[in-house]
Amino acid sequence: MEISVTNWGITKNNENVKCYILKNEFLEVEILNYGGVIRKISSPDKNGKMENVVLNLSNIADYEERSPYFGAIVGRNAGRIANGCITINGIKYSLAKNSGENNLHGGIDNFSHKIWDSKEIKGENFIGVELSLKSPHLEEGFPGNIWATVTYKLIDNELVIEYNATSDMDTYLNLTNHTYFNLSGDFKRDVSDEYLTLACKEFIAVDETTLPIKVTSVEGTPFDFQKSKELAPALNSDHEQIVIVNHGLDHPFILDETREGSAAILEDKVSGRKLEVYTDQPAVVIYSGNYLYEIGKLSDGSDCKKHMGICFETQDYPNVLNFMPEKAKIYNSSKAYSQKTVFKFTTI
Ligand code: FUC
Repeated sequence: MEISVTNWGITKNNENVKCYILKNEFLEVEILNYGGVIRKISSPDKNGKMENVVLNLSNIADYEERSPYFGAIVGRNAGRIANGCITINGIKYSLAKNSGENNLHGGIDNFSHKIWDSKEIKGENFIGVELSLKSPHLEEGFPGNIWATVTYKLIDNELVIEYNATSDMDTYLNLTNHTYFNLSGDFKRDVSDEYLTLACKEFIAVDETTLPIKVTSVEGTPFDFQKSKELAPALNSDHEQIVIVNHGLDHPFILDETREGSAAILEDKVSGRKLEVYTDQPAVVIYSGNYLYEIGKLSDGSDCKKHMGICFETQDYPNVLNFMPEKAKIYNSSKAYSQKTVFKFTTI
């Protein structure tokens, strides 16, 4: 196990960007202190060939200007909040509206754009990075001063992400990571021919602004990934819910609480790579990069295309305060926020 850190450029606000390189006998992972971005995960294919399995960009200016949350920590809230409005203890908070009338991924100056305080961490069986951030009261409209810590730990063939946050007043928090996976290795193909399994009997149908509108059974729909299924038929389906998000998946799935084992599995039969996702969160938003043709070139100079990556945004029920208020959790100085997600890499 070894950990090293390099200077990775300067942001437009003149802040130094660091890149932490975590390496053990299974994986090599790069983490930026900018947005807590997972910039690279190299994992072996079935022949032991190490290649990168996450979408990335080549320099910090590209991340600041045109990254669709590649690898980033998303907060204070992952996903959309209807009309940029939440009510807590009868007080209405108006949030930044950065996706039409809605708040998306915490607003304009959200966690994915911040330089986090960072330090190396080491234990008997892991190496990692601890990132921390203070977000002031009413930042992007959300109440409470927040002290957030995210740790990335490399433990054998697993990348473990732990999120913790405290607030000095009642507030809402919902953090995730927005890595786009592509198991072909070094972006050889889009993800259409990769296989997805989800421990989900229900997904949430969305409207034309991608706001959740209806908890829906996956039975008999392209959203049924209870058994491993190639992505192509779903991504190319003419199902109204596939078409409405620009042809693909951009939907919350409700994780089966009685599942044993992983929440999600992605497999690439060609390279033999397999990713398992474990989480303590109730939902996962699956986004298949339906607008990725808009972002320009990837780090290798190739044009990013539609469906080049797939995100597993493990998180709370989306828009929960407005859409499912009975399931909403409120955090404060005596109730801290925490979440844990694990990305595990093997071969088939
Ligand atoms: C995902 C999607 C959104 C958006 C963003 C970049 O989380 O849910 O629709 O396009 O990523």
